[in-house]
Amino acid sequence: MKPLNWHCGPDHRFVLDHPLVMGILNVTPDSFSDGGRHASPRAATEYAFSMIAAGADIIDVGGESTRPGAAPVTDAEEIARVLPLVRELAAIGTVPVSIDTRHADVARPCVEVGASIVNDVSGFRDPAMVEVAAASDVGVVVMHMLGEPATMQEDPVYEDVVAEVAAFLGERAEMLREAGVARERIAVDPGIGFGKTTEHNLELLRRLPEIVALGYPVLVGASRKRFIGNILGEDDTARRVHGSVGAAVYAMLGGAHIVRVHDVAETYQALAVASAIRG
Ligand code: HH2
Repeated sequence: MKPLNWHCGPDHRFVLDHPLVMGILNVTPDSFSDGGRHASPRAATEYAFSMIAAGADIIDVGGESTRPGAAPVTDAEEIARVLPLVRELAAIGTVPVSIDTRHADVARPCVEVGASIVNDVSGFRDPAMVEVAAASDVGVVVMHMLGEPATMQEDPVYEDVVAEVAAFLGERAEMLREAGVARERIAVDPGIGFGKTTEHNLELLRRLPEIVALGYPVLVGASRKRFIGNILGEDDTARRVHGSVGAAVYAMLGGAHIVRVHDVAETYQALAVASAIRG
């Protein structure tokens, strides 16, 4: 079968015949795993370089934590956190820069300064976000989230989580295409941990081929998340690395094309070996 392509702006075209690693760079005080870690712009840039050296294919910059209970951030504050970094990394141009935001007024200037991907955890619910995508040539990540970050973990209920998530992603992708976003630009993401219990997350990973069957590149972000802590009885997110690598390899074998991770070196190695064995 021919590999899928993913077009991310004028300069980046991925042929998805091997798994891509998206390295996470949160410039927030309160992200659940790396919050407060990259306090100065210089520290953040250096960390991005270290992820690229370790095998990252994409850097995903985020300025708003979406963990339950995170403090709200104004667009101005989010822009102040992410824009200088996006501009600098995009100008260097080694790998595409993704902007992880739900807000059109943040996504728009980031695209203007060279972001190649818009990663929206709310699945392009806001028509203004659809406009930003349609008016540009960037890649988009459409993620499934049940409800809103503040309340999404309060007893999420599905009849069939995989069928419902797949239907949502298929509909959102179709809506983006009707708005003028080319098929080759769209990737989908089941949204591990976004309005899902541990059992829902496991079911989504187990039945990932049903999401892959939609025919779009599939991104999975399981890194260091609570369900891994629950399986391992591990509260410390820094001690969930090996469990996260296990989830990334499982996702790849289920057909994921891109994994979004905190631990690039560890994940890159595991995926390179698993991918070589798969052939
Ligand atoms: N998960 C988080 C943030 N953005 N984007 C996609 N496409 N998929 C994900 O699973 C995903 C995401 C949450 O993780 P993190 O950025 O580490 O934490 P926080 O939201 O606290 O900043």
